[in-house]
Formats: sequence, C-alpha cells, structure tokens
Amino acid sequence: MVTDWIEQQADAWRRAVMHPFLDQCADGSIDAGAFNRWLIQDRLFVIGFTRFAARLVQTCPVSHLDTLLGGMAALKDELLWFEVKAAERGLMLASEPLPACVEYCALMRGLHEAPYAVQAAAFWAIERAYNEAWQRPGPMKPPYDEFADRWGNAAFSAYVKQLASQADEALAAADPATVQSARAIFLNVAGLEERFWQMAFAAASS
Ligand code: HMH
Repeated sequence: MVTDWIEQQADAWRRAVMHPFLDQCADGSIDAGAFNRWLIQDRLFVIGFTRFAARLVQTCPVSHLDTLLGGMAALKDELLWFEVKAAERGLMLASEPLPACVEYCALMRGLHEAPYAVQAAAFWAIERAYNEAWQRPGPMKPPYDEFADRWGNAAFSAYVKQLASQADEALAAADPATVQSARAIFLNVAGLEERFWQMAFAAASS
C-alpha cells in the first residue's frame, strides 16, 4: 500500500510535510516576501501538475477517470484562485520558476511516459503531501486559514484517499520493478516538497 511508504520513509516524509514555513503561516508570523514567493511558485507548479493530471487521464483505467476528472475540475478552480490571490497581493504572475519548481515540474514531465502505476503513485504522493502539510500545524491565522482549508478540507482529504486506492490498485497489478520505481519516485517527491518550502524562505540558494 502506498500509505505504508510514509512510515517506511518517515524522516523524508516528515521533512516534506513539516516546515517552519507552515508553522509561521499558522501563527501569522510568516514573512510576506516568503509567502508571496511561495504563492507565485506554487501557481507555476500547479500548471505543471495540471499537465501531469492530463497525462494520467490519458493512461488510466476507465474506472479511475471520475476521480481524476474531479481533481482536474478542482485544479481549474485552483488556477483561477491563484490569480485572484496574486492580484489581491499586487503580485506579478509572470515570474520565472525557481530551481526547486523547475526540478519538480521536470520530475512530473519525466513521468509522462512512465507506467500508469508509477504516475498514479506520484500523483497521490503530491496531493497527500499538501493535504497533510497544511493541516499539521493546526488552525491557521487569517489570511492563511484560506490556504490551509484549500488542501486540508474534508472533501480534499477524501479525494486523496481515493487517489491512494487507485494507486494501490494499479501497483497490485504491476511487476516488482515498476513498484520499485514508484517507491523511488515517492522519495523524490518528498525531497522536492522539502525543497519547495525551503525555496520560499531562501530563493537564492534553492
Ligand atoms: C509544491 N506540492 C506542491 N504544490 C501543490 N499545490 C501540491 C503539492 C498539491 O497540489
């Protein structure tokens, strides 16, 4: 089961979903520049993630389409929401992706030809990371509560569970080498999640 990987790679996963960035959103002390940098970069990430979702739609079994299309509908809303949040903060959308964002998007692009089981596991890990990360610090102070709710709400948590069972189903039918490669991607995702938080704090060095 893909959720077992969380315990098996506990240190890497903890670093992916626990970060001072999130604690400082919770207590409201986050530096505005760091938060804005995260916001602009995450929108760029979500554009890459949307294209990755489209790839899964092409390769998945028919029985997985409904969940994935529901996810894409949420991504449509999320991309518009990012534009609204950026405008509220007076931010320019046309920023260059920073290295951690470039690498994360490259990882997703690199999976476009991978077996569906690997894609499904990566897709689950990416959504699971934000679902967990934004809930971990507990209730967040406004305006960050809106961000915590986007990825921490009950419907999103249910969606992440469905993604886990779809990944499990695909992996159950996969050969051992494919399962191994999905596990390796899970670790890469965890590492990139950590770097993405770090990037918000220290743009120049990430
Ligand atoms: C970096 N990871 C990152 N951004 C996101 N929006 C998600 C995961 C979840 O969609």
